[in-house]
Amino acid sequence: MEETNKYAVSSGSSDSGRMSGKQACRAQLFGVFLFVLGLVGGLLIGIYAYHGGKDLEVICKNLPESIQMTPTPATTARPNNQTSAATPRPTPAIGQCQHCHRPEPRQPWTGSHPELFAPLTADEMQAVYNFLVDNNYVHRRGLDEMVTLRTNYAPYMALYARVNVIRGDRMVPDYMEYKVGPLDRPDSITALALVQDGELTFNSRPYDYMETALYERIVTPDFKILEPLTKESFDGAYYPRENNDFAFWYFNGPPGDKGDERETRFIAYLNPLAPNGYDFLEHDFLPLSATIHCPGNVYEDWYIHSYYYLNQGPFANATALMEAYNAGTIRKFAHPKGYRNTILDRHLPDRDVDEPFRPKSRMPPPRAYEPEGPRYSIVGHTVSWMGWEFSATSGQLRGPALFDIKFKGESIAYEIALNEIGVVYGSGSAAQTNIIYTDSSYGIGEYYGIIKTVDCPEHSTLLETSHWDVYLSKPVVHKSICVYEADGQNALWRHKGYEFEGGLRNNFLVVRLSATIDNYDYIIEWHFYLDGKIYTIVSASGYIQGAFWDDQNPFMGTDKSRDSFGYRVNDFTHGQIHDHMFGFKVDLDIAGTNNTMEVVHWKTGDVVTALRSQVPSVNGIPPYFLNNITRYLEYEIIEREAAYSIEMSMPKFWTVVNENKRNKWGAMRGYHIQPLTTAAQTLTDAHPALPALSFTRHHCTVTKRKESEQYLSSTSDVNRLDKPIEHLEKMLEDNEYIRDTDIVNWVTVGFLHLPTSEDSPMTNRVESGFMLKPFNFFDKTAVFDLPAYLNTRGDWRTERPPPFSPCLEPEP
Ligand SMILES: *[C@@H]1O[C@H](CO)[C@@H](O)[C@H](O)[C@H]1NC(C)=O
Ligand SMILES: *[C@@H]1O[C@H](CO)[C@@H](O)[C@H](O)[C@H]1NC(C)=O
Ligand SMILES: *[C@@H]1O[C@H](CO)[C@@H](O)[C@H](O)[C@H]1NC(C)=O
Ligand SMILES: *[C@@H]1O[C@H](CO)[C@@H](O)[C@H](O)[C@H]1NC(C)=O
Ligand SMILES: [Cu+2]
Repeated sequence: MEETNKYAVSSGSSDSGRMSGKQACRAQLFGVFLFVLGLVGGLLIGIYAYHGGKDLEVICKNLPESIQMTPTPATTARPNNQTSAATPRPTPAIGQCQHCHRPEPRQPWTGSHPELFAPLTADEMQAVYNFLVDNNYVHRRGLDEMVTLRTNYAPYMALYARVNVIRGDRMVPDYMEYKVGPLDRPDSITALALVQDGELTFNSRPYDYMETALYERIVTPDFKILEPLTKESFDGAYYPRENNDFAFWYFNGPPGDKGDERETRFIAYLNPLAPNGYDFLEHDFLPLSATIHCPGNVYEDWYIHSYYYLNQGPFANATALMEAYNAGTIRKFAHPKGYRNTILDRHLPDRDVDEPFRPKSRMPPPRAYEPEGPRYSIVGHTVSWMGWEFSATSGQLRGPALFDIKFKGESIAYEIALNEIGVVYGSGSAAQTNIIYTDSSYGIGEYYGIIKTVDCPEHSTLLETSHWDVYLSKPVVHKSICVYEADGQNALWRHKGYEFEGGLRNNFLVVRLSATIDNYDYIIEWHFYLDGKIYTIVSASGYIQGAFWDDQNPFMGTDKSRDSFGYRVNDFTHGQIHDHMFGFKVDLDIAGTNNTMEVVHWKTGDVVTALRSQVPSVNGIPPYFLNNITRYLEYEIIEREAAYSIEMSMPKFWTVVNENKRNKWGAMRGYHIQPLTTAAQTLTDAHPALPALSFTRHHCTVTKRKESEQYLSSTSDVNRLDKPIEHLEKMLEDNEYIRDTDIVNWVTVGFLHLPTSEDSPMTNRVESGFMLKPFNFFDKTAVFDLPAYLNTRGDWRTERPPPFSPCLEPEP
């Protein structure tokens, strides 16, 4: 593929940016934004607590003066009778306590060129779809049309208008990827095939609803056969769909070790919302599973085999299982009568009404607000705050992304984006053993939108994302990105000495997206610091994918609360172990695109060796060294593509520097990539998930930037473990020279998830991430252009952060 200037703004040629222009609807979309959420909050915490949060207007008018006068917690009492010299704040006049002034931080994009990195708009997606239909790449599908795999359809449209098409009407069906554009000139849209016909086998395509809707047809008659078993075992539950007693989980990947096979293991679970609704509660899987043989698209030939009941099997078909059950040749299980009425209570994440409230838990907690409105501004999806500027966006498959990140006008990074999430389970439960997921296959960026009052503070601004819904054949737009300035409520720096004291409150800008991938919720966020640091933080919440807890499990040891794969976490739930590995593309452009990877080794050794690492001719220890052993540094410029892992006992500072740009002290300007992770890939190379998940092998891999190397995996690689086409280690094969060129670091962080009883019913935020920290990038600590706090004995120098008057949070 043609390589292009990645910063190019011209439409139609840039693959790394979007090819699209913006259409008129953009302004209208902005009109739809509403960002003030939730409740009217309190005033200052102290005021709220003092008055118990009653009528706010009245409280404002009757405030004791002492409370009105102390709006900032920054003043400190000092020993030695040094006054803290707090600058008197403007005292709000009686009755002045009004809603905070909140100028709108957002403006529509009005640039003469398209906003390069914004998500596709609904209109753009529709235009792509229309183009694909008009040119016979896909078939238009009416909602009333039967589900069939014998048409061509596009399950995804990703950022960059990369479109995947499942081609079910071909003699040999396959799976294609196209680049479609330019979107700003609907008359001249073209589609460029990114793979050869047939290169991606039909059987390696990701799962989607078009397929699982067909599964239903062959599962239904089998569950009619199994009805006596299901009724007896599962508290009277039976299935056909009208009753909705069961739901089925069809996604236990992979569907085979080879790309030309397709077998789908599925499990039944109870649907406590029947008959009125349905939601994912894979938490409570039943000990009844089987495999659907489902290659190709002649689904009349598909069949179900390998039934298991309480891990007993395989039975060739439902009849064989039913016969064994009736003959009493297999062990049976039965839920207690009435069990199904307890499921919602167990798993719906609502307050336990039997438990008393904790003291004061019904009082509103502290709140943050903006006394004079947001300190950031947003044009389209381009955010500016305190010297930072970047685009906050998302794509359908890979999810959250930042582009074109600048600080004080200098480039820091072209792209920091989630690229893939790999999850591998260890389980002893039929149909769940050896599960391997790559979450891009399920569309990380198919958000459901934010949860008001939970995901983000009320003073956030929300931006839209979009994705293509294959089943409905239409674009879906949600407010999924929240942007706000956080009060870290701690010090970014502080020093308190004899003659002076000072510090800077740690405010940072947050960009957050929360993705639901069936049972799990992933929260991806960035924190931009005043001193040039960027934190990338990932966390997981939601429902674990549990297994059935079988208390007669023959593979359980003497402790009957656990087995080789995890603990019992509820009456019938086993929490099986797995990991969550998040792979990010980190394309730093430190003061320009040509950068160099330098690893600084933090070492311990004898003094002569330490000195010789710089001056090889040294042959003795200078007399002023007390010991023969010392800490020292070794600097290693990385000439060729390479991969690194964290070794606690051999610390390394992974830095990206610009060899041509030096700071005032002569050091190469750079940034340090510091993982904040506790996990590493523990699977050995013998595991079939590697190399498809080769990005999980290392915490950091540096490659030359290429248009053709954008992804850590293909969305179908997990279904083609024997021959992944797009994995990280493939990028290393050419061993390219990478010094003083445009490089990308692929950073993988994550956690090992060992579910315990506290994961039932809900996993609470587990976190990992990495930090990008200036590394000789500035001449000094990059915060001394900001108003901060300083006191000196005798007041020869005092500084104060901006004063403010209290006000009420804006109305929702
Ligand atoms: C503390 O300083 C204040 C003002 O400078 C002065 O009025 C007061 O007498 C001092 N108190 C003591 C205990 O030195
Ligand atoms: C079910 O499996 C059994 C055992 O393999 C076999 O004998 C029987 O013919 C199968 N029944 C059907 C309906 O396929
Ligand atoms: C310092 O340590 C090195 C390595 O152990 C050793 O070879 C050398 O003799 C030591 N020198 C002195 C002066 O002890
Ligand atoms: C960056 O390096 C490449 C060689 O890797 C060179 O061709 C190009 O001119 C350099 N660009 C700049 C801006 O220095
Ligand atoms: Cu987990």
